Amino acid sequence: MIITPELLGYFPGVFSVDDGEVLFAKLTGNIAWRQESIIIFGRSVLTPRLTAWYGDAGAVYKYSGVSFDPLPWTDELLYIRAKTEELAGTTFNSVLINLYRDGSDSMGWHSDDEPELGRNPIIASVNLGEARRFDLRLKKDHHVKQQILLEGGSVLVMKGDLQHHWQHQIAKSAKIKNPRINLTFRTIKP
Ligand SMILES: O=C(O)CCC(=O)C(=O)O
Ligand SMILES: [Mn+2]
Repeated sequence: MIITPELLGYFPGVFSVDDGEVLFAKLTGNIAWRQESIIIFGRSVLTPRLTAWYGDAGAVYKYSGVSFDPLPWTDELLYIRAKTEELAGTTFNSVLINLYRDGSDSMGWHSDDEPELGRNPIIASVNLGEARRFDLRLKKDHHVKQQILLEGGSVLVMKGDLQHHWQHQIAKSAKIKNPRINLTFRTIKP
């Protein structure tokens, strides 16, 4: 099984270098960053990154045993959302934002397959700051892997049954010294 453009689209340079720098600085300062505790295998652990959840009132997100109520949209987030909606050809009512402070921050293997995202969700993932490697592996055969370098200013659109068959991760990397912000725009079903 391979990943086709119907499942995954990579769009570099959606945000210019200047735009990316301004947005990165504003988001670093204005977003209500938190380091959440999540439940993994029955134990409470701190996520190895900072996160925040923004969106329409009522777009409540449950992740690893924790419910997140959205904070209201900021001007920067609405600006970024408009660009991603145009690119993805759909609308989004919420965004999960991750701040990877350096290469020791990461996100483990998972699929974005929470029930509130519905079947075959369209998810637009915006990248600002340092480039990080995005790994994908087939759920039924973990040896089948694909990698994409997610550069600052790029957008990755995930759709179709990608989340059904594939998992993804951002692995730790000792070489990475600079921060990266990733925003995954989603639609939470009522
Ligand atoms: O940081 C990334 O590129 C991935 C983020 C992600 O997978 C998620 O927020 O579900
Ligand atoms: Mn994900």
